[in-house]
Amino acid sequence: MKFRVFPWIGLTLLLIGIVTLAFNVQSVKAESKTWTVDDDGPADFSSIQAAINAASSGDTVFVRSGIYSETLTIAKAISLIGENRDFTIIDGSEGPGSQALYINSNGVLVTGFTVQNGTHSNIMIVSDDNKIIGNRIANNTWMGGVYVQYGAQNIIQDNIFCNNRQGIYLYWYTSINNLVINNSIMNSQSYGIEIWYSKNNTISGNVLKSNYEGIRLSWEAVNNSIFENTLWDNYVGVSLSCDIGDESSDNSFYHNNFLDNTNQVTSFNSISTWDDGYPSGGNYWSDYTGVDADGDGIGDTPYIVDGDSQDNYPLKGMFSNYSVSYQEDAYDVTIICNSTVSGFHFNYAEGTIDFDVAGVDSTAGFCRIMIPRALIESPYTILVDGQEVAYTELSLSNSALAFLYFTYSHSTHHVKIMATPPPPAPPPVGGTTIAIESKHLSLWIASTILMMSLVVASNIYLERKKSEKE
Ligand SMILES: [Ca+2]
Ligand SMILES: [Ca+2]
Repeated sequence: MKFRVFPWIGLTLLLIGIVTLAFNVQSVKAESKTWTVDDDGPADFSSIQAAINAASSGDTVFVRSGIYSETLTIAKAISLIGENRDFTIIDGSEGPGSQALYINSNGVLVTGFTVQNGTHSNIMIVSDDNKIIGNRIANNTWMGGVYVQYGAQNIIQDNIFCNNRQGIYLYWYTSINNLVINNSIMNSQSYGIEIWYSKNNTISGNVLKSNYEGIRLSWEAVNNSIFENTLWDNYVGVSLSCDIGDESSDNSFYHNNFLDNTNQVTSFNSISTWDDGYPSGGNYWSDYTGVDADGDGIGDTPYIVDGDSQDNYPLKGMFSNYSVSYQEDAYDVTIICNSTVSGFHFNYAEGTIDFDVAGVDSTAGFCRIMIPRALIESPYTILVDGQEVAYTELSLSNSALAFLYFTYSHSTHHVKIMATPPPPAPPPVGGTTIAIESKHLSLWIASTILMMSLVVASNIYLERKKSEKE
């Protein structure tokens, strides 16, 4: 017995130690705080930088609407959140040669601001894993709206860039694996997006309109993926330029819409790919003149990008991608269509896809739509303005994805796609139920008549008996 006491004491002490340690760890990990800033109302601070200085990593600095003429440095992993994108304004014009916002910590979020007039750049990032989401970034005349130097895995998403010398500038070797998605970039004096000596970046879902050059890749900008962007009305849509030995090669371009750029692409000393193979396809080029005789939405002859490069599978209509989340999974529905597509909607309850198509009256319209079968099961019914239309299920369909191709004559139409309803159930086998009911009814009538007759008969009998007694 005596010897067994010691292990129990040891175990108890160990448990007490673990519990104490757990409590200590808990108390060391401070609660994250939210600091408020307002230029003209009650708040923790009236200056954003003062709040950033007071904050610890993990804290939030919430900035109410106002104009803040400051040049900010963020050196800790905080969330900087503006009350309203258009009315919470960081103006860097008073900092000569500096950034409106300089981020040198990893893990910073900046959202909900207008950032403008930075004299070096509006937002400069020299670190990793930061998120610049949902801001308006304007009027930078030097290094860029967002300038990433030696920064990796940064996400630049859902921002509006206007009137910058360049919208987004990814610069130098270690600017890798950055994600530039779903931004609108307009009226840049030089480039909408410039990638310089940087690799493995993803540029997707952006609209680049009326810039001098939409996307520029130069000086060993390699292995970047550029897809599902719209390049519209730029002087040059995409430029690839470099000296021999510093080629910007092995970049992939597909499912982009090149619309009426004065020069769609200029490319020097660069070999990149301009399609994603068949049946995925290449890009839409507004000046492509080839035909699609076999009706798969892809032109039957290549588009010559320049002397070195060609798009082997140019799309016959603009490419659009709609993300649908359904039963906790995300699915892409993609459309190649020579009409303007709007109002895309997946109805979860009914399992239908709806959208509108518009084009110049009486011209021929077509859509090639890729539908994940998990969203809608085949066979399909396609209605255009409520009328069923014929479609082709293309041979490139597989067990997960259906590719449907259908045509119509243009004006504005409503398209609905749904699973073909099962044929109506046959009517119930003739008359059995009714026969049984009729039989019951007859029995009821017969028994009622019998009962009434008995009552009448007994009454007559009683009346007679009564009159006999009298
Ligand atoms: Ca205010
Ligand atoms: Ca074809």
